[in-house]
Amino acid sequence: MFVDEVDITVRSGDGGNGLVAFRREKFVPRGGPAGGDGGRGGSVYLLADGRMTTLIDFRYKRHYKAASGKPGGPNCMTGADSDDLTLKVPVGTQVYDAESGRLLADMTADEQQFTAAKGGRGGRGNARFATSTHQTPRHAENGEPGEELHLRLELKLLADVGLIGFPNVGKSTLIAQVSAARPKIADYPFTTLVPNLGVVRVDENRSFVMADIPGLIDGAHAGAGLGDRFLRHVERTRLLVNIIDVSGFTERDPVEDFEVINRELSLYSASLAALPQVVAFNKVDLSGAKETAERIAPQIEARGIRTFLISAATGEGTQKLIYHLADELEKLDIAAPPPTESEEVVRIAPDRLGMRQWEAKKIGDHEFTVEGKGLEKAVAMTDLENEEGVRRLQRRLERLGIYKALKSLGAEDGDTVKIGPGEFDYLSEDEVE
Ligand SMILES: Nc1nc2c(ncn2[C@@H]2O[C@H](COP(=O)(O)OP(=O)(O)OP(=O)(O)O)[C@@H](O)[C@H]2O)c(=O)[nH]1
Ligand SMILES: [Mg+2]
Repeated sequence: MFVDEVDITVRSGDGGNGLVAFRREKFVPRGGPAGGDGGRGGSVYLLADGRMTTLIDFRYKRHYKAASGKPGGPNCMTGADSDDLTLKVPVGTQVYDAESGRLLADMTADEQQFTAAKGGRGGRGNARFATSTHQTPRHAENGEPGEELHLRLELKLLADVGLIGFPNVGKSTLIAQVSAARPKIADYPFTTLVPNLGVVRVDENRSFVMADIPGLIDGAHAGAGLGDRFLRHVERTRLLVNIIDVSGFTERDPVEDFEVINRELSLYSASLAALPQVVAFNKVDLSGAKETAERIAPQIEARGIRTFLISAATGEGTQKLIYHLADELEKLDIAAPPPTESEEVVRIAPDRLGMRQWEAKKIGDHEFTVEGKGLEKAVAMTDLENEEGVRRLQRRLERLGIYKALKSLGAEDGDTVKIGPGEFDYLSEDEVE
């Protein structure tokens, strides 16, 4: 089975919590702070694998979670980091943020890696909060929460040349004739149900990748036949071969076929319709086919499209077509070289807002919220049961101007303020030391 579109959820591990502990020494009633830091939570990575051809593995398992870091230990022992989770995807996979629809990464090269969700850092143990003026801190930080992302993975095969045309015109026969690909070939429409790739070796120095996709029919854009969903697999090709059956057995007009296919391309996407195209009249080994092809070729050539007479079955004319395609690809290379690997590595970080971006709002009678990614994280990393930890958080809120903002919104002593997972009572500034 071929799967080229899946939605998955990935979640990185939380950092381990820091520990509050004190050194125990012989004859010393209470030593200095010695609570260790928590370990890092596991990250979730995507890794492009050239041997994979489908996203089928993701069909059955949609949630991926890396483990959380281990908590810090006594005697300043740092908790263990957790293992990362690496999900393999086929080369050609595009990674979208399912919510915003933004492209996060385009996995075009083998072994390309994308950090989908970064593991949370471990919380600091109390040993780290000791200062000359505060030698016995009794609070530690919770681990940083992991990130959760909803991703949409879309596979778009990477090929240089795409074969398009009605069902049964001989697309698979052609790719089998000129490459080592061995797709199913049969005398009925919709034999090909999934795209096939074949490497065409032109001569000693030249080769290119050809993609054979399921046939299109009139109305494919509206779902007729197998629809146009496989067209995405030729979207990234640089050249299309429109294969037209001129055997006379189709009971269709070959020129009409040419037009229908081009209309379906335009209805799918303007960029696909704009790709350079050549026409291959196929099955010229059958009687009368050559004459048909020669009769209609001028009409198509008049539109600036090169035409070829081939028999995919016997191989007649296919060499000439292949050389032409290789030459055209070379010309396109010079005009616009294919992107190099480094340029293809797109890494758009999901928004990681800093502490300074926040917004305070009045949401009801004596009720307020303060929203901001960094801030919410800081609250999550505070042990709210621990007075010292809470005080430290309060000082941070104050420095950020949050108390002032709440006051100007009309907050009074005792009002409720929600920040991320925490709920606090508002106290006017002067009461916060
Ligand atoms: N005589 C002759 N028959 C051909 C030629 N090319 C393909 N055929 C026959 O046409 C039929 C369809 O060929 P396929 O290669 O399966 O066609 P396709 O375009 O891949 O069809 P779908 O996968 O259904 O879209 C098969 O019976 C082939 O043997 C040719 O050049 N000459
Ligand atoms: Mg086929």
